[in-house]
Amino acid sequence: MSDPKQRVAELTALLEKYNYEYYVKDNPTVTDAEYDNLMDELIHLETNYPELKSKYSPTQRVGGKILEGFSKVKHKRLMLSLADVFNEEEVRDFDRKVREALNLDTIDYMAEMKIDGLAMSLDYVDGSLNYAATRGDGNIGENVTSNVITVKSIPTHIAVNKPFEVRGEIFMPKKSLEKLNQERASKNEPLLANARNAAAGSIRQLDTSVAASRGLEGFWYYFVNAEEYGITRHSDALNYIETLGFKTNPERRICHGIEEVINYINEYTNKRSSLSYDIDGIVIKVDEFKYYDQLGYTAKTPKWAIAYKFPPEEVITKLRDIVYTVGRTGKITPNAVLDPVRVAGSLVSRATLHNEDFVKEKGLMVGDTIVIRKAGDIIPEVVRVLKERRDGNEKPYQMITACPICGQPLKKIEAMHYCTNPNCEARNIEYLIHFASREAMEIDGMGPAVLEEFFNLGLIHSVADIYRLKDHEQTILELEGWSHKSFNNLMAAIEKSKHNSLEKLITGLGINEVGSKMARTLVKRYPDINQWKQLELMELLSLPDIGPVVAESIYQFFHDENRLRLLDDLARLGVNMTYLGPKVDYSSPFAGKTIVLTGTLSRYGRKEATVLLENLGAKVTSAVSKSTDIVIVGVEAGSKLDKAKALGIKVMDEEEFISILENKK
Ligand code: 3BD
Repeated sequence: MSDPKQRVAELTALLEKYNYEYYVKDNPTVTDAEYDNLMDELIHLETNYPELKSKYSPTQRVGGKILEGFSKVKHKRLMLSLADVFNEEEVRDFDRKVREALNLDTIDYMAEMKIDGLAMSLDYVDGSLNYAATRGDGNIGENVTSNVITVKSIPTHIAVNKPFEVRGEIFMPKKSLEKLNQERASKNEPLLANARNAAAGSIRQLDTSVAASRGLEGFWYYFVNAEEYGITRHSDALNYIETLGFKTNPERRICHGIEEVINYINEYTNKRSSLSYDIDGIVIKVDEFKYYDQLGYTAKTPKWAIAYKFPPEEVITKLRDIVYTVGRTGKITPNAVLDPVRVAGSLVSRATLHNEDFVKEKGLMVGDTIVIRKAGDIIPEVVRVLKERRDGNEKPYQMITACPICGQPLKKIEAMHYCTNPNCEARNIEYLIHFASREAMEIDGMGPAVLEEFFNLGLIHSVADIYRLKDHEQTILELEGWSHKSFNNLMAAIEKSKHNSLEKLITGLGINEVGSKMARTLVKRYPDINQWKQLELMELLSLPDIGPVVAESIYQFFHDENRLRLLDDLARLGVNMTYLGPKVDYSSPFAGKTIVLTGTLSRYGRKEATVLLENLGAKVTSAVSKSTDIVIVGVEAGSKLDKAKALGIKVMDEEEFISILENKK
């Protein structure tokens, strides 16, 4: 038998070579079975001789570790940002400034895909991966090595010994993102809005198996130490790191002068959708390093590179029909039924039309050819009608006057139409789903499918019936997919929900205009449901954050006989009707302050920090505006931080935030 140490080295070298052939070159030379056999042999040896297992063994690249958190990494050189431009004219301005500063007639640029992913630095010492770190604020990032090495195209060992750092982008290919979002949709989980969020979310998971399962990839677009290696051009630097085993983007092109850059942009504006990964623009870099110092830098960006950002992708399709959905509050929403088309990475066949006024403003007719796009790259929206494509067969739009589900007349309140029938079936089922949802009463195992089935069987009519389900044990056990165990689990979840703090119930009641956030704020002021029943309209109107529509809606709700009867029912069934959370500390330094959280906080999650701040009397909002008092920044803070600085708003880092919190304790 061969020496185990030698065999481990052999196996490691072979598996790394096969990884490279498979994941970088896309050209495997062994079968999966042969690869698996070698991997099994290595796992076996490492189990018997743990001292032979190295940090970056091929066996460590499949996930399976649970991390406690991510440590900080100070980048050896700042990770810069890129200045954005949005049209051809601005691209030409960039070129003009570059040429003027250098006193040249024409110049070579490198044009590259702007990958929609997460910027990453890979640092190597003595030819071995030292760390993989996120960009963070450009100065300090997070060490995410254990997750990054699950991307198997990334070399853990390279054939150089000098200091070596490359930077690039970890991303999720379109196929992987689609698959992930399908899985999330089937579990009723919120979808990931874009490839960037998906990559960032995967890399920040503490269970490395999650990152390993997400089908991530990497492209490397910057060699930090190029000049120390005698390289004089960015294009040569990329060719060089490619020879060392790094995956570089094959669409890159040297452009001689700005016209070729413009052509490249136009070419890829069209080719964009046929790529297997999402790009959100084109990066343009001066190719020769010798000009970099001469062109210089602004505070955060080099003057020798820019990012051209694509306008949101617009697609033409047909408006086949307008159908209506009825929400839990009875709100009627018109929806466009479209000929299915691909937009920004997914197949779209519906788009919201918001309300009657929206449809009229756009001048939509059923049968129209229309332009759609994705707002924020996730929610499909109708941009405009192509009136010139009408052929006379289009049907004028007419808002419905009766509820599509129960046939009762609709009532218009401001821009929206509502079904007035409190017993409308659509409303009931939506209402039940909302009541049991995570945001509201959080009854695990009581999702839309289960509720629909119970509703259709007549086991549940109103939310109070949820608390009477235990009387239907026999019926439920006879249904497909139910066992004693699953029934008991559901009963336990229902029982647990009885002990929720009042804000969850208030959210679940589905009072028009009162969401979970408003509920949280209000229960602190009115911690007992009996106080809500006695609220006068004038008092509600005098509260901060409450407009006349919300005030009226709350008042109406607690003066509706049916609603009051439901509340009595729920109370009799044992549902808690009081606020159980901590008292608000109105003497804290955050009391009365409007605060925005941005970036990744490492100690507390966003939700947790929000709750802590609210308990100290603060109001936490999402957008920075003139009325913001403090912006608390974690790592990877983006435009909100910029805006806070521009508006002269107090910026507080996580350390200061934590020290104030701890002082309070
Ligand atoms: C890409 C900076 C320079 C090395 C600075 C010129 C801003 C994200 O494909 N080149 C690319 C891409 C990004 C780049 C540079 N080349 N910087 C580049 C980049 N082909 N996406 N970025 N980054 C990387 C960033 N990330 C988060 C927050 C703020 N800025």
